Formats: sequence, structure tokens, C-alpha cells
Amino acid sequence: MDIEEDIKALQLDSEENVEETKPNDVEKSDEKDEAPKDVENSNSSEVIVEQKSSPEVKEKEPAPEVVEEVQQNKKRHLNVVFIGHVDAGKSTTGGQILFLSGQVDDRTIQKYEKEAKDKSRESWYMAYIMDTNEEERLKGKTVEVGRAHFETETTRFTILDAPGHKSYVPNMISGASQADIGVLVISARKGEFETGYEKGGQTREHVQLAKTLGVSKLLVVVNKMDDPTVNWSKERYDEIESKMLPFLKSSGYNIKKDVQFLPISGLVGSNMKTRVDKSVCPWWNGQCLFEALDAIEVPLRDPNGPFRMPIIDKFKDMGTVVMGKVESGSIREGDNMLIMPNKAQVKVVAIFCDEDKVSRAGPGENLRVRVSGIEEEDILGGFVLSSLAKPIPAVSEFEAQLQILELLDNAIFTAGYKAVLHIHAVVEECEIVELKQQIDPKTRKPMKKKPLFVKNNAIVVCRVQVNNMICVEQFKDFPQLGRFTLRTEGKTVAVGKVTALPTVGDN
Ligand SMILES: Nc1nc2c(ncn2[C@@H]2O[C@H](COP(=O)(O)OP(=O)(O)OP(=O)(O)O)[C@@H](O)[C@H]2O)c(=O)[nH]1
Ligand SMILES: [Mg+2]
Repeated sequence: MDIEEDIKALQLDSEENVEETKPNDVEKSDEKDEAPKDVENSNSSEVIVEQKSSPEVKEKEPAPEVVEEVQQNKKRHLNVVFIGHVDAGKSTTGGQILFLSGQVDDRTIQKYEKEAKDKSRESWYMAYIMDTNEEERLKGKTVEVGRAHFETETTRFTILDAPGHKSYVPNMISGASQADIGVLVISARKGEFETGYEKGGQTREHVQLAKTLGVSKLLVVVNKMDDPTVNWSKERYDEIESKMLPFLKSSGYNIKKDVQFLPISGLVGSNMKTRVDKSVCPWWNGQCLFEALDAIEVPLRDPNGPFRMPIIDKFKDMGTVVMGKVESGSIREGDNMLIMPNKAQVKVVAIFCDEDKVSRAGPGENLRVRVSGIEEEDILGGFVLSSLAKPIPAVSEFEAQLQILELLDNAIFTAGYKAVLHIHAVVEECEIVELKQQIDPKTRKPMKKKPLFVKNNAIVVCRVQVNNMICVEQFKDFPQLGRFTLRTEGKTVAVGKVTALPTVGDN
């Protein structure tokens, strides 16, 4: 079957890629504050950008013909995460996309211009489209992942606007774990590319995390080309591209197949919906952002596979509603399913895709699913809505291949090492209980001696234990549910993949 072959190809690709991954400088984090959890939401008017703090599904049900229409909308659906260093222009570019695709009117823009001016942040008005809460607007920094929708000729897109600030990396991880492709935004402004990339910025960490979290393709947009220090300079663009390429390669991306560069100005909106004018940028003959997004191809998930939807959030709304992205399989109203790991049997009462009520949905969709048979309090983020016939394994231990990046204070990595495990929507304390094998990064063969400890940049097979049962899959079966990161004190210390699950009985 084609789909199976595609999935196999993806696994081989990705497996090689993880093994090829070379050590990279991951910056030292001096700010370890976590993101504030409850941020007041003061935003009012726009409809296409989802509110950050109070998810709600529409209570009014659409007429039957509307449901029909939604289901017949055969455009493919892709989730795009915007990543990159703080202030690179992710929210501005996301906002501009919505403006150019006709989803934000001039009056709203004028309102944001005024609000931005009042806050002495004149140039931030485009970012206000995505940055919907007061704290974000005041500080000019995204905190929570923004979510919005737009369409091109061939595709319905969900934009996930991740925060760039290092304090909010956990939020970025949650955004990237829901994405199929990434738009890596790089500022070309003098000094900004350098701080983002060379001097310990977030560019590198974001790329490595995105790869690990299953973002299979990257559009690298070299932004702020309009800035006076850049002025659409080909030299500057080429410099950034030539510095980024070796790094992207070493992070596991196939730079011929998986990566595409293009210059834009998110603020002015150049080379986004239409190609940049030759009078502005005579040397660019390539695509604009919308064309590139339209043309990007990603392997399809299997609509006939066992159903898997990691739960990223839940709330009460005429029952219990769970939110997440379908990683495999399909769901229909009336289906009986399991919520794992606590094996609670639930019935699917209603399905909402984006803002619409639908009667069924397939893989890749971001859904809100109303279920009966479970209380909202009994569900945690990281639980998985799962097929009844083939439930996702729930384990408290698994075997994994890890690529160590940079340990805090160059510590050594041994049995007993504790970290925070991030795998799909799960965030859980974990302990390394045994180092089984070290892999030679050059030959990719296991080394003979069983290691007692390893250091920065090592590749090692080990056993990982968690206190609570979690749902994971082997990477070879479901790459999206079998890749993870380990973080210590707010810093990513390792990336890895699940290579084996206990054979008997935990699930
Ligand atoms: N000149 C110019 N400035 C830009 C462009 N894109 C963004 N900016 C400016 O860069 C600053 C940061 O923009 P944001 O969109 O908030 O950046 P971000 O990447 O979302 O930042 P975080 O969410 O904090 O990570 C704002 O002052 C923007 O006006 C651009 O294309 N040209
Ligand atoms: Mg932002």
C-alpha cells in the first residue's frame, strides 16, 4: 500500500536523521522562569484567531447542509508552526498572512495600530493579530501558542505561532508537536540574525526540537528584508542561507528535499501572497511564501490506522471536551473509544474541526471532541483518545535511543539521571535507569563495552522510567508518538526516540 510505503520511507529517513544528528551548541539558559499559566485575555473582535485562554466550541450547530459542505471540502489540511528566535517576526508574519488572505479588515488593523502606538510599540500592530492577550501586547512577546486558520488554493492551514523567548520553550514544544511543517523565521536585520543564531539564540534549539517533534519540512523565511540595514541585500540573504544550511543538515533535515529558503518582509507583506516586485528585489526569481506553502508536500498519515489523538487540553462545555491533533486513524460521531492510560471507555458525542461541527474527521486534523462517560477532572494533558480495538500502549518504562546535546555544566549522563520528558502532549518527570549501549556516531554501530556514563554529544540506548503511566508508541510505528525531548532546568539536554516497549502486560 502506498501509504504504508510512505510511512516506512519516512521512518527510514528519520531514523537515519536522528543518528546523523551532530552535536550543536545549545545555548546556556540564564532565565529559567516558566511561562505564567493564566494570562488574562482582553481581546475582543477577531474571529479567525482562536482565543488563547478560554477555548470554547460553538454551541450553535450548523444546518445539515453546512456540515455536508465541510465534509466535502477536499482541500488537504496542514498544521504549520512558526518558530525562531525572539522578535524574529513570527507573529508579524502570521498576522500579515491573515491580513493578506482577507481575514482581518482594515478597521481592525487601524485599531491595532492605535493600540500599539498607545503602548509605544508602533511596529507591533501586525503581531497583535496573533498576540491576543494583554501581557503579550504590552511586552511585545508571544507567551502562549497562537492559533489561526487560513486557506490557499490547495490547502487549509492552521497556523501555530510559537513564542521565541527561551522562558517559553515548553509552549513552543507543545506548538511544534502539533505541526506537520515549520516556518523558521530568521531576522536579517543587522545583529539580529547573529544573536538568534550565533550567540546562543533560540534558532538552533527550535530547529532541533522541531525535527525531534516530527516537523518534517521547513520553510526558512529570511525576514525583515525591508529593514534599512538589509534593504533586500542579496549578500545578506546568501550569508544567512550559507550559515544556516550546514546547521540544518546536521540537525537531521535533508537540505535538498526538506528545506526551502525565501526572503520576505512580514511587516510590509512583501514576497508573501505575491512575488516581490523586481523593483524592490531584482535578484529573487523564486517563489513567494503562499506559493511555497501551497506546494509543500508532506507524507500523509494513515486514515485507516488505529485512532490516536493526544489530548493537549480539555474543558467542560455541555459535557467533557478534549482537544488535540489526530495522529492516526479516523473518528466518527457515535464511536466508542478509550481514553488512555486510564482505560476509560467514552462515547464520541460531537466533533468540531476548526470552528465547524463535523460528523467525522481524519488524521492531521485539529479537533475538539465532546465525549460522554468521563469527567473532565479525570483527564490530564498527555492522555490519548484512542481506538477501542487497538488502544495505545500505556507504560511506565521504555527503551530509547538518545542523542545527548549539551548537559548542564557539562555534567555526565549516567543511570539515575533525572529530567523532564516531553513526548507528544506528555510532560512527565523521568529517570534514566540503565545505559544499555553506546552507539558510535561515525559507524552508527553499537560499541562493545556497556557504558557506565556518557558525555555531551553521545548517542546512547537506555531505559527510561516514569512515575505515572504514560502513552507512547515505538518510533518505527508512529514517529509522532515516539519522538521525545529531555529537558533539565529549562534546557533541552537530549532528543530521542522510543525503540522498544515492555513486552508483557503494562498495557
Ligand atoms: N522592518 C521589519 N520589522 C519587522 C518585520 N517583521 C517583524 N518586525 C518587527 O520585529 C519586532 C518583533 O516582531 P514579532 O512579530 O513580535 O516577533 P516574534 O518572532 O513573534 O517574537 P516573539 O513572539 O517574542 O518570539 C516588531 O517590532 C516587528 O514590527 C519585518 O518584516 N520588517
Ligand atoms: Mg510572537
